[in-house]
Amino acid sequence: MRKCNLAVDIGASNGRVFAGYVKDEHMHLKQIHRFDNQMIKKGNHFCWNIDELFKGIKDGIKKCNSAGLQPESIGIDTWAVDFVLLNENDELLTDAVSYRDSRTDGVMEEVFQSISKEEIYSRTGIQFQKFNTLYQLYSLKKNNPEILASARSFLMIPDYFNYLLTGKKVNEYTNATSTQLVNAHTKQWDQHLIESLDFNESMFQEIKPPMYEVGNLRGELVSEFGFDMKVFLPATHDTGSAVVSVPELDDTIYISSGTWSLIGTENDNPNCDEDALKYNFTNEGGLDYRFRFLKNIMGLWMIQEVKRNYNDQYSFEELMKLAKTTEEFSSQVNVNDDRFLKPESMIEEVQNYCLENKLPLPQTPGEISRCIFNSLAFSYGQAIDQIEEISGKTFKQINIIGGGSQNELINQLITNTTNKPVYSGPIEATAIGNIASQLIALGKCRNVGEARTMIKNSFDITTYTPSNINE
Ligand code: LFR
Repeated sequence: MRKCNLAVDIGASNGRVFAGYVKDEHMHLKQIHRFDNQMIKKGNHFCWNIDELFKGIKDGIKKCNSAGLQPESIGIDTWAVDFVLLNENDELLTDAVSYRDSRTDGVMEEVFQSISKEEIYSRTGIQFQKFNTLYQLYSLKKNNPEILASARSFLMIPDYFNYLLTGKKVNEYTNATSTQLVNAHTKQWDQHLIESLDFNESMFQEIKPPMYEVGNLRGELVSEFGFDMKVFLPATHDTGSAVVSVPELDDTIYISSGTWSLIGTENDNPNCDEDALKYNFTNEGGLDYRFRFLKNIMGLWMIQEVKRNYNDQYSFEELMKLAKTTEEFSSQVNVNDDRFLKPESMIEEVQNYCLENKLPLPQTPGEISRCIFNSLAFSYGQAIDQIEEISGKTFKQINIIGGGSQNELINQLITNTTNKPVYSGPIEATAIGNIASQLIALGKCRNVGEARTMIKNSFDITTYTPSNINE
């Protein structure tokens, strides 16, 4: 049986289990299982179906035997900011409410009445998004204070899965930073913030960095799977793992493209200055305590929703082709407007935006998609200008990673808009970065630099330079 390391990568629309192994100094990756993920309405809230997701993880692990694979370790990453709370018996006290739920509407402004925006930013360096964990906890405190009072453990989604696998509770560092409650300078929970907000300090667990060994599987799981393995922490925040796979970081702006587009650079130190705050850039924690200086852009969520609104009548590929063959369509929407976070209908929201702003109305699937792609590309261009202004530096190239890097139209629009070469790939950046952390933890790779070189030599990269879209 071939030894391998398993990466579980769960995004907003699906979860996948990958087996990775190194042969001839190249990393190989094989998808062994895929399962759906979608928000479900529980009572008044949109939640993640956490039990189904854990079942998906277990099904993936079980498939290893039939695939002739012997996993020696596993690492789990998901999107950020969401969490569950456990009581004194380690039972769930809360659902895993989704960050797209409306429970945080207006909460950020309320928080600023007791602690200023500037102070939060200078302590955490984290961008202001109404769905950050800080505001989710604040909303819970306001509406269900008894739940927060009886909480004994705060676990983010991957922390909870790690707990289910091993029985050990820790908060992983990269994901913890997305809460907006970790101090960017000490890299620990910010006690002052937590006290000022009157959150239950003892529920926060010890923060552990990527490459930390959480433990072995619980006994009953060893019996169920027929084998044991180690559970390691990758960057459990998917974007943290994805950025490990950017082949070349010098002079490069990366775009991690999936449900969200995360656009930025990697820095040695957090930048919590006024200009970074002005443009709402974030400093998310990364491997080796480096910082992802980036900005969230609404991303392919908009097109995923459009696809859903058309009852999945068109594939992503078809929507892209329709957009490409649509006569240049000039209407652009502000993709970063919160109205696109979870509208009833994305198609109607885009159309309403155009009507309100007296822009030509996109009507066909091709026009709607082209309007979204153009708007995304424009927003990337704007973010790049801001990064160059803040850093006082000109970046040579753009590297798009993740599933969205397969979208040729966006790649072409970006190189046309910015006049910089665009490199696309690796596609499975997150799973690759997740496996890289495990290889480093196991001593099979010396450090992140070595892992990055191996990744660069193992996966395909495509180059785009400015040219006419319809050529
Ligand atoms: C991407 C991502 C982003 C985070 C958003 C919400 O999947 O993790 O980095 O801002 O989801 O958690």
